Amino acid sequence: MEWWKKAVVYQVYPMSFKDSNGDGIGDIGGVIEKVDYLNQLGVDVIWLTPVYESPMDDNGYDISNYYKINPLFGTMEQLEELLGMLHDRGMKLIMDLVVNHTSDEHEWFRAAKADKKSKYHDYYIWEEKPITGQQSFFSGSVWEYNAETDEYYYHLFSKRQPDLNWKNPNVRKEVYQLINWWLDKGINGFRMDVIDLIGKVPGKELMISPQTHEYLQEMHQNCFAGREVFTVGETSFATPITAPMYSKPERKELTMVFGFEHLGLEEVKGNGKWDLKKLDVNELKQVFKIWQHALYKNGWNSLFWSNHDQPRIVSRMGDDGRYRRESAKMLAMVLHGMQGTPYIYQGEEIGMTNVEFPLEDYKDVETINMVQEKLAAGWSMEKIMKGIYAKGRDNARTPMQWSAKEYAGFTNGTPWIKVNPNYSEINVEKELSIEESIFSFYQSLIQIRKTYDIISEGDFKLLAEEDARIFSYVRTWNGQELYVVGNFTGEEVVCPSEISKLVKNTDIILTNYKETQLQEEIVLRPYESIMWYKADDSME
Ligand code: ISL
Ligand code: CA
Repeated sequence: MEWWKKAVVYQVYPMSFKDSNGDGIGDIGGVIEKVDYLNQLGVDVIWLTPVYESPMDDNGYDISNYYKINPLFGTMEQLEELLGMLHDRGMKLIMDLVVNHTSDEHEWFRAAKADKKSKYHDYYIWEEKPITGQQSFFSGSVWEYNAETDEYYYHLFSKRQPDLNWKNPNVRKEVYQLINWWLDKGINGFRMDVIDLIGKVPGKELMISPQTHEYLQEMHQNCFAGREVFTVGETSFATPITAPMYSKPERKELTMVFGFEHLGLEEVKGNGKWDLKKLDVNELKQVFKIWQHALYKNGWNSLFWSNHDQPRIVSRMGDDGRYRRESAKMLAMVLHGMQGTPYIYQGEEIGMTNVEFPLEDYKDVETINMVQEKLAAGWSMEKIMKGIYAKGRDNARTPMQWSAKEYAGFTNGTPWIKVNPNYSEINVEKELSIEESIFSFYQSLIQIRKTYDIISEGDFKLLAEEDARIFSYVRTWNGQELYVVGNFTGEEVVCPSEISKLVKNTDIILTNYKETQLQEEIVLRPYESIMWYKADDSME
């Protein structure tokens, strides 16, 4: 079995992880300080979000030099030191590849915008005038006027992130060259930012096209063939139909992709992420069922609730008040029991929660830009703030909470963004000091994945499909069975007989309540989650 089918990835957003030099900004030195903490959790791969040179318009997803480390984050020597420390512990490092666009301060764009005849001009997408009314993900038109050459350039994200023109073979050659440069340094792969968008057709407002796959196969030939490389594509537009096309080994594209369908259910369809709608848990279960079936023996899945763009899952789908620990653990078990490679986002392993700041304390360009757009669309400030509290990306970007010390032990300077006020209650030091911590629950889930092949190999069948209070499924493989049940509510729920019958003569391997209940009828306490296992009969 390929190593990554039992691996767990931990995502570090360095700016908010740990500051080692007192400037209030997390950095590579801070990650180095915490390598043993990550090793103690038991994760196998660290995904480091961008640390390349950048003006930080989009916190590093606007790269101005792919071959240099942003001094804000530290030095190339520190990056190499981190790589060596991870390798010494049998861990791997994947970096963030952001090649759908560059920063407007990249030398290619500076040359392109200055002179139409520059050889870099066609590295980007130019039109005499806006040829569509398409809106960018960060509000406003995708077409930005450039006075020096009296034309418009295309940008799907902020106007300081001009899209690269992937039709240009010179662009592709440059990208393959930088990929190989980093692989030659010994990094173990990449998370690829919005990689499905490299096949876009601006004139038709198409976000993807079959060309995306052609480019990825060309990239594989030029960079990954013959190497042991772990790649995960961020494919916001992937579906259960297209996801296998990215990850089936014979396609020679990527190891896996991130699908986002399960995180797009609490919004009014077509109105974007800010227009909130209550989650329908049965809808959530169906989405996971479809993705588990679509990729079974047909490519590979990723499993995640959180990342640096998503709100904190315990606030989003659990209870970040009375049942914070129980619900954080339930959400973790329901996710980690499925087939795929799990991703843990920094702070998820200690149940960090969303924040509610005054508007002026938010930093994210996506949030700041949406306020004007929504005001112009007639939204009240109250509706705008509710959207920001629920879905703003800064929910995931407040400093990692290490201790109850000032600024949660993140920095001894002034943090670039406010710390969540609950850091004195919710922090690593506290979690490591208690028995039933969320941290130790994640350690157990990671070890269970390594111990029970059924989790990586088994099929998937949803149980209690119609009961929206419960998320439950059974995995089967080689005569073995593994059952997971999660009470998605803060109420007591009698476990459906369909499930309690099935789990009768099995063994409980993990629960999120201390005392387990063995009476005839299983009554699930608030957010209770239980994992049962049954070896195949021959082993009895
Ligand atoms: O953030 C989102 C919704 O709130 C997503 O649409 C997100 O913008 C999209 O998935 C692309 O995300 C990636 O590319 C962006 C960058 O801002 C994100 O941080 C990165 O994860 C542009 O590089
Ligand atoms: Ca720093």
